[in-house]
Amino acid sequence: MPSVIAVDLGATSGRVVLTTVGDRLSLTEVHRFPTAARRSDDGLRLDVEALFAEVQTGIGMAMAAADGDVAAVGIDSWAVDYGLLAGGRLLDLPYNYRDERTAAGRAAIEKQIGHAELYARTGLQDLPINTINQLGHDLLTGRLSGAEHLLLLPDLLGYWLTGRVVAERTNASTTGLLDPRTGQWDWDLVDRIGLPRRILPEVVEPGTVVGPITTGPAAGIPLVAVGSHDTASAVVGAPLAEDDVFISSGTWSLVGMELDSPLLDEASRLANFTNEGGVDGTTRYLKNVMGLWILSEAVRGWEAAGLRAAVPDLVARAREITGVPTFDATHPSLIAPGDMPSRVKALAGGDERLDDPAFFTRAVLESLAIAYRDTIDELAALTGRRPRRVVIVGGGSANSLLNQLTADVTRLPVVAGPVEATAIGNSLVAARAVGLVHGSLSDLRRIVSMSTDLRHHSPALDRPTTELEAIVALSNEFGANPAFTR
Ligand code: ADP
Ligand code: LRH
Repeated sequence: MPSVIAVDLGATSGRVVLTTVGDRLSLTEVHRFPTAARRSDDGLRLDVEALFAEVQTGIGMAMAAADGDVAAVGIDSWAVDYGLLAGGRLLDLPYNYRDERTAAGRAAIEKQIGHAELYARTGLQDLPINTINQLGHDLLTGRLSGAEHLLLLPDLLGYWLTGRVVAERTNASTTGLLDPRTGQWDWDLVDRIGLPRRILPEVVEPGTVVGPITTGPAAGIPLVAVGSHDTASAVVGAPLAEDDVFISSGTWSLVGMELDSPLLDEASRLANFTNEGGVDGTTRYLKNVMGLWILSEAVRGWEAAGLRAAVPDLVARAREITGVPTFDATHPSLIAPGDMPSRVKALAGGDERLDDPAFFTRAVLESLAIAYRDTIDELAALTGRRPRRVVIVGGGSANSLLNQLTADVTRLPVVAGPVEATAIGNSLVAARAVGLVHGSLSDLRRIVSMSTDLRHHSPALDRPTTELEAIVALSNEFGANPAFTR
């Protein structure tokens, strides 16, 4: 049976995966490489040419592993970042969204359009990283004057593979320039902020065959525009049932629910939820929580200072720790690279114990679980749904302490896995586009469930689950009415 190749660029690492799709999935990771942005005099930039070389190396390894029997290639990456092309060449190296230029960019956009109107039009969480805020800075500096095309990262790599210029819809939905009701660019908004219309490519649906690859080891094989926003692919690869909450847990934690249509009302804006485009016309209604970036960026600092601090070791030590302070794990001060322990300390009342890496790790994990609970409570109120389970996918789903804390704090059962949901969702949409598999998202998710050893975490029993149980617990504490004792 032919395979498909999934290229998945996460902010922590990029991987190339060879997937055989049948009643069950078989995944082989053939290549993994770092994707980190580089600090230069010109800001935080992405060496996309080096990334493309890694992608081609990985594709070559996958072609060899499959003996050439490959039916499609799909590419996804983190959202919002883009390259600018002029005469078929990159104008300069793309910026990364963690560059501080977005503060000035956001202020420039806000002068043109207030956030209430922007939300009503585009439905995006107000985050500095959004493409529109990056473009706000480009407009200030004149960087766009020579640009012919703006291509989000997967579309840029796709252009280098096929020569075709497109904007895949799920990723385009993270720009802040797309109308989530129509799935098309909001041209009025584009004109309002002074963006040249010419730079925005035709929007294509996930599942579109972009064209044959014309260069490198996969020449002749179709490139499929999959859910090219990595979170869109992760949600396809999450074994979700009705009323489940998903957490795509990697560098970021994306906490949300899949809806049939966007929610653009004022309550949604005030709660700062985002309406991103999903595969098959769905809406990914979610909130960005800062995620395991808080930990990985602290680890980077400790390692640079000569401390040995691997995440699995820290998590193992954090299991034994109690009594940590918690902090707001959605706080924008945590976005930029740099000294993470100091920033966390500032948010957590200056507790000096946070200098200890294991103590810090425990505080991060508990704070993430609390942010998940708060987001899930808001989700329930805003959608009118009653969340049934929490399905955690991505690298963070390998963190069983975080999974258990999530179950305990949210009082909901947690299902963890698959770790590689993004590559799986990418592969399934590519495979479906070329006829290797058929059916709806539920059909695709059935294949995921059949192919994955999911781990289940029940909420600990030592905390009250319902209002009634809270009353029972309180009355027990005060030795009150024995009729209520458990
Ligand atoms: P991205 O797709 O954004 O690159 P991943 O989904 O690969 O991110 O997740 C990366 C995160 O997963 C790391 O920051 C780390 O915290 C976590 N992780 C990966 N493997 C493990 C593991 N074995 N134990 C605990 N955490 C892990
Ligand atoms: C996760 C992710 C997330 C975006 C951020 C830029 O990798 O794509 O969905 O908000 O990176």
